[in-house]
Amino acid sequence: MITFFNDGHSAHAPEFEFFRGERVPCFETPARAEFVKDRLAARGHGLRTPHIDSASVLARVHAPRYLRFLENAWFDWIALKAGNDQRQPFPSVWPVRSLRSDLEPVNFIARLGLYSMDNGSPLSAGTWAAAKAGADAAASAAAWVAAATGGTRASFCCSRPPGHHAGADFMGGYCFLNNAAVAAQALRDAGAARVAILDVDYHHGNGTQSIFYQRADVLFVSLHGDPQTEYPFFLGHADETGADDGEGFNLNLPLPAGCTALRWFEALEQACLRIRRFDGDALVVSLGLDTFAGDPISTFSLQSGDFSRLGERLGALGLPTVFVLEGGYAAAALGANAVNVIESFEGV
Ligand code: Q9C
Ligand code: ZN
Repeated sequence: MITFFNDGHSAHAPEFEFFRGERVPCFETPARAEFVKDRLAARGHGLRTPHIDSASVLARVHAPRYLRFLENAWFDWIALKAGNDQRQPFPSVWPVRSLRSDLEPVNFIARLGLYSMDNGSPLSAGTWAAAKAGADAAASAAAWVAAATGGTRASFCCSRPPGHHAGADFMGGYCFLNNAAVAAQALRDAGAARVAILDVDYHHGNGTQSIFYQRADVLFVSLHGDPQTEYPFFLGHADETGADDGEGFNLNLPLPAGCTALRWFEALEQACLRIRRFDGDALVVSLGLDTFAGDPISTFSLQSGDFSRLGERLGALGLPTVFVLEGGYAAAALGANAVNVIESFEGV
């Protein structure tokens, strides 16, 4: 499978985040993408350099004022105070409920709060560059699949930071630009009338769901830890079925924390049945691998061999498919787990 690798990923390298009352090293590290790259190379899979500028499709999935903020955020931060280039900004106030989010404050930390869903998405000097290059990789992976003449093609967007928690106008959960939404919208723009998105990350893809919630041309299906106990907590429930034209085109399959691989594969089967019934022209897979038993921040128990089973099941859908790397924090196992999915998808 052709992999579009975001060579610019390492420009995003914040040092720490907050976790259970402590300041800890970031879970979402540059090493993650390098482990996947190494495994791809070891298994003889070629890497391509992304060749498409995602600017126009980004403008279709994200709000202009959010894109402007993100592009300038580090510059604005370091301009505030000498030494800020050695510090990470974190939001501390958010426009919840009765507070206004239509106005953009002047204060930088206030603007950071306006455009964040949590304090768990640290910025670094190269965050915009890395995230934009990742969106370019997603658009390139979509273009490759859309250009297929005979048979079905698949591609893998291997990039970080991940994207599925990023909404139209906010960052969150280590995500800044929604790469899966970029891939789905790029497929639509290239002529696919209907696109399905399957999100198998441990965490609900709240950003992707919200971007397409009112649309019937993009189906969103997700299996994930129940938001009653798992991040992102405030979206991902089974009763979220879509709105307006999109009613019936959103399917959440929340699973109890700690559930077995058997239960997970039952939910995958339900997801696949819905995708088959949708009868779309293409599939985007938000490939989070934090369902792995060894993941440090998640509670499911998939083994490396289970990722081969996942790839096989998705291959049986017979759709042109774009895989987009999302979470997965057992970094040393990430390469084998990701490559198991994409190889099994192709019947290797
Ligand atoms: N700083 C993805 O898997 N944060 N994101 C937990 C708080 C939430 C995970 C620790 C985890 C987000 C793409
Ligand atoms: Zn995740």
